Amino acid sequence: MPRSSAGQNSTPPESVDQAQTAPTRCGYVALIGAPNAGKSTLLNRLVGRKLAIVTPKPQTTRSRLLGIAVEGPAQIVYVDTPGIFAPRRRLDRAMVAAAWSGAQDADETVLLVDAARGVDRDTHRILERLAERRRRAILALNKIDLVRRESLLGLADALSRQGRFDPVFMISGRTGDGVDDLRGHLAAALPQGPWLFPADQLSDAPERLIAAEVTREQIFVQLRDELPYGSTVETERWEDRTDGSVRIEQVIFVQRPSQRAIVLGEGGQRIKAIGARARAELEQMLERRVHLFLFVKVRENWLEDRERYAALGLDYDV
Ligand SMILES: Nc1nc2c(ncn2[C@@H]2O[C@H](COP(=O)(O)OP(=O)(O)OP(=O)(O)O)[C@@H](O)[C@H]2O)c(=O)[nH]1
Ligand SMILES: [Mg+2]
Repeated sequence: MPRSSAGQNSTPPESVDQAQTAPTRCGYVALIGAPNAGKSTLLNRLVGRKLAIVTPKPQTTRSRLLGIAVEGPAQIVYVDTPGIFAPRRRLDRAMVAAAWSGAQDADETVLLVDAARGVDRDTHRILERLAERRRRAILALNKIDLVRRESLLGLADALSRQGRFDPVFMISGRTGDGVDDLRGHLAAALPQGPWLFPADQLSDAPERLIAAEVTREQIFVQLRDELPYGSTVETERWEDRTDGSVRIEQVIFVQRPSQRAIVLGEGGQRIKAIGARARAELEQMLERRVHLFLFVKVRENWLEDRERYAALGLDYDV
């Protein structure tokens, strides 16, 4: 409908839909940072739905995940990335490579820094690498609900001396404080152009992968020591049933029989608890009944299996 008609009939000017008349914008916004900085929490808040798993342990996210949101005339494609740290294992290298490639392809990069933690060694390395590549980034000091305002200003100052940040936001992914400002800035900063995804698409991740992530989240939350890092989860079967429910079979790969015993727990109690929590979460996400079946397999060398990387959407050869 041409805009001029608004003034000629009784429609008040406030009702003119700006979203329809302003040129559309679209682009990728990478969220990068040290492990545990709060990238996945922020992605979920920006999209308004839980897409990425979140745990108190570092190195939770293993591969890139898109979260797509519409803000007025802009479609913002957020890229959640694994934390960037000094890699040791093949999996670590693949994770860090996925994070940097996420940043490389993005129109805007947001560097998240845990304000309570300050500039740790991992963040320091990220700053160096951004400087080497002469990459501009938006700085988001996160977790401001945990720190006093005075210490924030000092940290923002110190970081601004080390990198090319424009501008700086102070946010809390957990409470949402400051997130609207960041979102508004990003929507305006993206290039003009057509939307890349259908208006109602939220992510690029297949449901099978998200379902495996939900179980992995429980492994991170419920198990300690090397288990979160020595295991991986894959959805092997997905069956939509005629009664509207879904039957999902997943395999948890571990490296040793002793790890299998821990995942199962005494009398199978642990795996039952992992399955119960994952199932409840899945039912909420999928809005349907879920029958979840978990199997634990010992695969000593899964960290060197090409197939496991493919399942995670990671490059094996990095
Ligand atoms: N207090 C507080 N905690 C937060 C905030 N954002 C995230 N967290 C917590 O920080 C921890 C890590 O959050 P994640 O979102 O998983 O962090 P991440 O950067 O995605 O971590 P990796 O995927 O391991 O790199 C979780 O316990 C979150 O609940 C925040 O704004 N305030
Ligand atoms: Mg994460």
